[in-house]
Amino acid sequence: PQAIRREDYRQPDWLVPDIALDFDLDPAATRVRATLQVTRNGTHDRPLVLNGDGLVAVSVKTDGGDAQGWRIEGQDLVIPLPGDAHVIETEVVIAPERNTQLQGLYASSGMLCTQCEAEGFRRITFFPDRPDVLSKYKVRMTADKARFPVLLANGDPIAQGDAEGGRHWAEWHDPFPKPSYLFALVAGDLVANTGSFTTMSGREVQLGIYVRAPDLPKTDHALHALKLSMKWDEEVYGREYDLDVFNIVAVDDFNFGAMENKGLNVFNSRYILADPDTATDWDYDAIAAVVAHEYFHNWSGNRVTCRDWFQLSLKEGFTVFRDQSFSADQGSAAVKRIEDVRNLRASQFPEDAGPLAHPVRPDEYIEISNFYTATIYNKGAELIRMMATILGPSKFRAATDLYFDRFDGTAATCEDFVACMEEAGGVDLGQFRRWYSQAGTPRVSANLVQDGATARLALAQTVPPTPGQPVKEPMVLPLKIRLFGEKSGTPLTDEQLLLFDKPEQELRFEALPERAVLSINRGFSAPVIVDANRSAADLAFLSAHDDDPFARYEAMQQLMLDTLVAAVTSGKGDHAALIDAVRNTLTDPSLDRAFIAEAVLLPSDSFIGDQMAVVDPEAIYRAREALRADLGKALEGEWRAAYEGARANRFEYSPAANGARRLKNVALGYIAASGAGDAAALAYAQFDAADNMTDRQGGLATLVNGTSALREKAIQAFYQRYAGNALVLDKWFQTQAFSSRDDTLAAVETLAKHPDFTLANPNRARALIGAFSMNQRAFHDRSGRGYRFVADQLIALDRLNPQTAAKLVPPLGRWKRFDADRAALMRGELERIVASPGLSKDMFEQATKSLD
Ligand code: BAL
Ligand code: ZN
Repeated sequence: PQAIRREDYRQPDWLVPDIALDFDLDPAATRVRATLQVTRNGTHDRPLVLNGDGLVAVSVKTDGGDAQGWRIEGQDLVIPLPGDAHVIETEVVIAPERNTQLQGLYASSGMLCTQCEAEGFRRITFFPDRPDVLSKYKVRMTADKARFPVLLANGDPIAQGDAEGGRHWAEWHDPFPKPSYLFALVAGDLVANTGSFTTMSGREVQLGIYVRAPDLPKTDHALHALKLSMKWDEEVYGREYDLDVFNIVAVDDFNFGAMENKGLNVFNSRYILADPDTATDWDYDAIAAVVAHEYFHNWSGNRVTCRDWFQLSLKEGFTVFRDQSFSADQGSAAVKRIEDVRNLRASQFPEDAGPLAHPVRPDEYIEISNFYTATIYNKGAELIRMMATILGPSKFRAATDLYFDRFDGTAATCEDFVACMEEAGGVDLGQFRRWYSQAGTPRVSANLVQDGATARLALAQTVPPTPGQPVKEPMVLPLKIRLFGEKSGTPLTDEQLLLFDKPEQELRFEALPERAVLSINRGFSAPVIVDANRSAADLAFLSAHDDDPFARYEAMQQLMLDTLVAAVTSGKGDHAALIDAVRNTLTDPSLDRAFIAEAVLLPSDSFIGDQMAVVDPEAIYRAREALRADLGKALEGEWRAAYEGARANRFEYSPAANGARRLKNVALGYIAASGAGDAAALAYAQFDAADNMTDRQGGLATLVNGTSALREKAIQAFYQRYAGNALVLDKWFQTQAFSSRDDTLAAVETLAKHPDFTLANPNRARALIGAFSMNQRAFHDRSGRGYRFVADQLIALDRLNPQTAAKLVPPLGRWKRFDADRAALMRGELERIVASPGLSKDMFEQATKSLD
């Protein structure tokens, strides 16, 4: 397969200002007639090239007559055209029910739906399938009325009526020009939870969340989140919704989390459906965040779209930043920041340190689906956050206003966005642009040396080599810094924002009345790794006294990491300082429970591994378990008090109640780690009596990690209670795949043969295979069986759904981080994947790059 390069970008040869689509819908054979108004773009004599993927042209016409001289090149339809404007008509027949890739038009649980981003539209009809060709769409759908009573597409509904043979039809027009990746239609037997929203200029918008009838009671939370999002975008960004209707459809089989199609968002049902019995607090929060994310795309993505796929972070990084800010405004901003940073460290830092590292604005790709990554999304969001920090709130808002005004209705670039930030912010972001072009996580060393009343902070930065980028230039790192007095426990300086842009730099602090302790990268102001020379005592001090909640959390995390890394290296740990620090946090009445729950949670096995030169999964597991047991025993009274204090009588979804449940479940884990004789009974009682999924799954997870006889009972009871509920069974598979027990590998191999396991559903595949490959200890079993199991599954999944399969390759690509024996076994599986017959280009790209 050929790489596509950013520097090869050329304007489209032909534009398509208008398109009319006529669908005769049928799962086995859907007839698609497309009428394209095409205009020559500039002066050239190149033919019209319409992309296709697996399409066979039934007929091709130009200006009403049979087209002359058209041909198929590769998969594309090529039509030589004499004039500057023509009408092209094509007809194809596609089979949605045989579409297991879930790209294009496909069937899911009896409905027909589409997913076009990035290049699925070419699986529906011949079209210049690139984001810089914007068209006004008219869509007509005809389908069997009994099977598909609801017919939806982008834009506003225009007309509908009955047709012969029990069929009916509907027409939708979208007045806003859009790229083909935002096209959508849905046909199904659906019901809607409806509402309305009055925009800031007084227009009423009809809202609908479409689901299958039994799921209707689970849609209130999503509808509420949608209204909150619409209001928030008006208040915070001045962005108003622009159509008369906004619809969302929940679909069971979906590669992404959701999709921002204009006026018709299509969602993975896991990000819509919620009720207390089936959804955790995490699910509720994620639903609100994803609803907001897709809604915010209406401006950051749809009204202003991307010129080409190298600019993907233009819409995704910005929109993630917007959804993160929205969620921060709904509850605890500090806890949200902690969650986002934990996620960045778990998903993006390893990507940036491995064979698939790429810049936020990549230079080349083989398959664009592989670039929907944590780097594009989450690191991309950090770039926007840094610019917002540098500009300050009012200039940042002026800059986003300028961006939306200037580029409304066009396909823009990351450079366009940064130029608006510069212009409205009155700042020079020349060097900052390296964040878009250089991959790799910058490392900062910070060394504070104090002599009497004077201290010097010596800073140095490096950016590690990444594939194709052996040498890096210094970046602009916005570092928030403050000093605290060790004795007084109070700030000695104001917080300062340092734009650290050289390889090395020194800061001086004068007139310090006492020994200072350094708080740096407060709020995680720059997405970097900081190595600061701070003792366990300094970290414990900051964990109790820093006035920035993120920095407080961070100090505790660093203390935990230092303690664990020392234990892994030496085989025995000194846990005393950490136990004191955890006790202080756990019993601090000024802290809210959600924050405490985050602060006392140990870093994951994988994050500990990320700190080591060579990852030793067993040693890490043992050190972490030993520390958990010590913390559990030493603070057993405190854990029990926290557990009891956080019990509630009745389920409520609110920041305070969620925080209580979060702390309760963390405390339960520590009580179990203490070895207390009643821990399993406590977990089972919680599991059994729970009136909400957070508590039930929390109880189950604790039991699943243990050896009690109640374990099997809980696994069975959970399965029986939720049989037939796919989203909850995903949790059942996932909880077992995450288990820290010795026999998890064997259990997962058995679960893959369970009648409810299927690779055809992406959520299910991710719940077992994806979760297992994140379980560092089980996946990296010395025998290599974990690697073989995952490779077998991925080879099978690739035949059905290459996009989802390829996303699961990265854990196998981390072989350089492990000992020679494991590395050889992992490479062996990657080589087996590469050699498997009929490999998709998605898998080819991920697996071959992972071998480098
Ligand atoms: N655009 C793909 C799904 C999302 O990021 O919203
Ligand atoms: Zn997005």
